[in-house]
Amino acid sequence: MISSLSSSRLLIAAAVAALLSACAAPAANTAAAPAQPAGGHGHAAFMGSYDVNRDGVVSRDEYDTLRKQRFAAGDANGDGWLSEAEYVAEYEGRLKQQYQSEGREPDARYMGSIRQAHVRFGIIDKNKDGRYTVDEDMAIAERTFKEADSNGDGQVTADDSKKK
Ligand SMILES: [Ca+2]
Ligand SMILES: [Ca+2]
Ligand SMILES: [Ca+2]
Repeated sequence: MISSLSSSRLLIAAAVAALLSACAAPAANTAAAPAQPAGGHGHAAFMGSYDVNRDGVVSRDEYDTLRKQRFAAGDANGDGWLSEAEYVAEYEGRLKQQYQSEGREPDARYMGSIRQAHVRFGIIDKNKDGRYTVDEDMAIAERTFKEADSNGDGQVTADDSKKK
């Protein structure tokens, strides 16, 4: 009697243990962010765009380095600032790459994004002199990073996705 009771308890214990370990098993990570989004808002877009080494953390260094690289790449004539044409061309280059990597042809949305880039230039060129300068870029970098770093620990991680 006693032995059969304890063995059924053992069975239950084993079943519970199996259940627990099944729950504890890591879920397959299928919700990956787009590989290299050219733009967009929100946490996933920020991580996709700036987490260069894909370790789930965007450090301030990593972020600033990439922004400076983009700025330098965009400054086609090397005069130290971006004209509207340079700014939009740099953005379009990345957008084109994103479309190509997804096997898509430029569509209405693509054209809309380019139009938006022109509008954006008018906003980020804060003093409206037609030149987007390093100072203007760094001011926006500062603001954008702080917005993304919602818990204020100086780096952007999954913790910051629980917004506001
Ligand atoms: Ca990183
Ligand atoms: Ca330039
Ligand atoms: Ca300016």
